[in-house]
Amino acid sequence: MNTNFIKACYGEPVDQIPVWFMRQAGRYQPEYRAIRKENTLMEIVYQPELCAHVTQLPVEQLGVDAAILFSDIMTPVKALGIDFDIKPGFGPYVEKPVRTLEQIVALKNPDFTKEVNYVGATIELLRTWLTVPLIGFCGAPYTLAYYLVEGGKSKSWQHLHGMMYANDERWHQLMQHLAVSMAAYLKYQVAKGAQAIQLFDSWAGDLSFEDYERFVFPYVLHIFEELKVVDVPKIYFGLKTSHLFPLLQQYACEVIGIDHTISINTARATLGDAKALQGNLPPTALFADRSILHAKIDFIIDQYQQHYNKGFIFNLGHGCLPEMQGEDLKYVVDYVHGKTSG
Ligand code: 1CP
Repeated sequence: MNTNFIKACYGEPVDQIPVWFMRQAGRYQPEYRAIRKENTLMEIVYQPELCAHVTQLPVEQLGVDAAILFSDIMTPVKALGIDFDIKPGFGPYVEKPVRTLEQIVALKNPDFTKEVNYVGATIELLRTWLTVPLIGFCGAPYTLAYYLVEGGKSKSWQHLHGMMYANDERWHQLMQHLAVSMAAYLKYQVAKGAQAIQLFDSWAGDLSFEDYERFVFPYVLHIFEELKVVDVPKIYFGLKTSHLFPLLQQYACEVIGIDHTISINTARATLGDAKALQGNLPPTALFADRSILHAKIDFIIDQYQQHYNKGFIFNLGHGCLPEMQGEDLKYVVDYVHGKTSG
């Protein structure tokens, strides 16, 4: 078992910098596209053998140091009583967006052991196949609420922020419900064998410090407090979160995932060394010439080596893009490993 990823999360010495990529299973893979022709995204999730296969594919092809369960942040939402679809080329779609207090108080408190038993079955299967740690995940309350309240990707954020700024019972109840249920969902994944967990709060970085502190922070704090009882490393990730670091630092998590809008040095200057960092190659660097790609990777690794030399996981600043080539992603893995081993 290759445990460099887990060691890096805890700030322990590693043989080489561990690497994995957000969205490492996905449309850049011809094998994934072929499977998607025959199955919707959720149909993959509902079939443990197939889902485990899709999870494992990038591990074999790229040589990454961790697997991430193939799923979506919407997977646990059906168990709350919300119908959704994932539309190709668009993403999550909720036909009846959650906007009234009536809808919010009607949300269920699911027993995830029963409601998403296929997730547990996939995790159990993967633990018998994998030689790298398996990361479980879920969406953080704010990022989930974005899809539930807007109904899908939105440019105006009018309904979500309308509810948030109204600061009435609806916001508190919805965020509290999502916090409690996502903590339970993550505990379920760990009980089934997930060896680390990541909380995706992709869109939270768009909020000001004050709005995040007031409307989002207490709920994420709650999730990590709840998860103190599970002995696996925990990662919080969002885009453009550097202005929020003084708050993120307070979470009971081992790792902060950062995007490519901030350097490792600047992140360390604010965050100190109490947490490991994960990131942050710009995904678009994968489309550049090798010399440029080298320079971008060297920039990250040099900072890691000069100033800290532990507690770092190499990743992209955001997810893999469909236009990427598997061979280029593998090249990045080999380059990072080669540069940092021994
Ligand atoms: O087959 C397809 O339809 C391709 C697109 C796709 C994929 C591969 C979607 C629709 N979801 C997924 C799987 C997925 N989603 C994973 C897989 C595990 C892995 O990393 O290999 C993960 C971790 C997610 C998490 C997720 N879903 C996030 C958080 C991470 C991030 O990228 O910011 C978000 C915001 C979603 C919503 C979502 N699902 C799908 C899309 C296209 C979107 C984004 C829509 C938008 O832009 O608002």
